Amino acid sequence: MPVLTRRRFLSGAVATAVSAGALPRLARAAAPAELAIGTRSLDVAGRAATVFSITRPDGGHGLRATAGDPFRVRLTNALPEPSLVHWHGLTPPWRQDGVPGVTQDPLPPGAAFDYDFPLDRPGTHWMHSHVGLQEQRLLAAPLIVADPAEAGLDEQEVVLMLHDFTFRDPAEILAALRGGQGHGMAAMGMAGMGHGGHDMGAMPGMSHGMSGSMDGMAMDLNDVEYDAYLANDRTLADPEVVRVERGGRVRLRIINGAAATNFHIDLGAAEATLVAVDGRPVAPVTGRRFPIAIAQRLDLRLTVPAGKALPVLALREGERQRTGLVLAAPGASVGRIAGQGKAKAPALDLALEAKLAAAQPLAARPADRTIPVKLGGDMARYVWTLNGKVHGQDAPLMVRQGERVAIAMTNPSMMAHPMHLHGHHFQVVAIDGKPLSGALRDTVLVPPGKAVTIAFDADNPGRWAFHCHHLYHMEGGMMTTVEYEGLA
Ligand SMILES: [Cu+2]
Repeated sequence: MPVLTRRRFLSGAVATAVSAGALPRLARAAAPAELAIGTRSLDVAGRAATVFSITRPDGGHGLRATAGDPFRVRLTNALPEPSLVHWHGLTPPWRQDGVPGVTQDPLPPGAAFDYDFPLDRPGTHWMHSHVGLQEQRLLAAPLIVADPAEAGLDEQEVVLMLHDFTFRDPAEILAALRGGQGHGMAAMGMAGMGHGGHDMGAMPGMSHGMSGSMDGMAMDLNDVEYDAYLANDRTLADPEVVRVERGGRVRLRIINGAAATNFHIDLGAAEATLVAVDGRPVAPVTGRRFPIAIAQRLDLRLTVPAGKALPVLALREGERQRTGLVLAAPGASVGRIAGQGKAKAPALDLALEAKLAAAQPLAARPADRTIPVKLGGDMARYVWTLNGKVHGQDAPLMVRQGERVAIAMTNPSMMAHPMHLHGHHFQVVAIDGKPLSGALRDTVLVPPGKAVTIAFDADNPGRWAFHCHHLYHMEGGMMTTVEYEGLA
């Protein structure tokens, strides 16, 4: 990536100037951006809720930065409990990655930490707590890294962040899952669903967590029922209406910040062009529906026709519930949108993933090391494993700096797992054994029965979390680390 190299070189040049003269040092000593972990109030279906927030001094939620600038942030924990933030999609030095037990201790109440590292690339990213179950209480916010080369584009940026919301204590949800509540069906599925039986709706006690089958593989889609699905903190009962400017050109930056819910983005009859996934550019793909697994991002370009309102909906996988916002051209009238669709949305699959091609693929090179990783689970006890081990009993996946590393994932479990590698962007290089020059990204969904191989260049030494981004799977053990040999 020549641009990167040049930027790195330039920042090196600035650093040299800093030691030589006073003026650049002053410029570089500008105050860091400030972010505070605190709380915010929501109104969900007429009921008040207090959730976590990551706010700027101006009260805004989240952060917008520019590629080429340093990421200089002072993070303060204003909560009465320990907390910390992970910069999902950025590739910081590992000690600034924000994962307790792997890279950084949580900040005690009142404490602050200064982050400072180069922002090499633009992208739609996000930030969230990696501490316990705080993410379920919406300790997450957008983190947009703008591309200075796109500053003059005639398009309006709209950020859409999705959440699954519950009034329950997340610890109770996890305890219920561990107690087997809602998983009788899953156990049944294991025994009886291998032969295309996917209409389980009539069976007693099966109203939740629709099972289905994909390629004859038993599967379980949702194991947590939520009180609401939020788009920028609102439901379709009172959605955000974004007034688009004349011309109607919009760049949608969609972030799936849900703890345990995959969605399909549905544009109705309108078409959009997908230009990036997880902040990294792809060869453009035009469509009306786009899957977005937990923790993934989609950048869509579209034009809102003059006088029209265009709902951007997020459909909960396997169910009728949905959320979203409305893009409204000048003069458009906005009608009511039901919070439930007429039909259940299908399970996410890899049809789009198989079509994606990185705009800036990894250099052609065979893998120096291929690490097999089996995604496993014991649904009844709600224990989730990588290569048969829960985090804590796992052996790190060892790599050496400079290597091309492939991770070959197989998923014999009954649930899909959105697998996330910290500190790197990987390329999807094979699906079910079929090679491809797929998307560069940081989170890929591995549905039940599927095999996905990713590859990355080991260019960011450290100890990095590698885990399922379904919060309750991760808490259930589905995490390990990628570790560089010879790390101090
Ligand atoms: Cu998972």
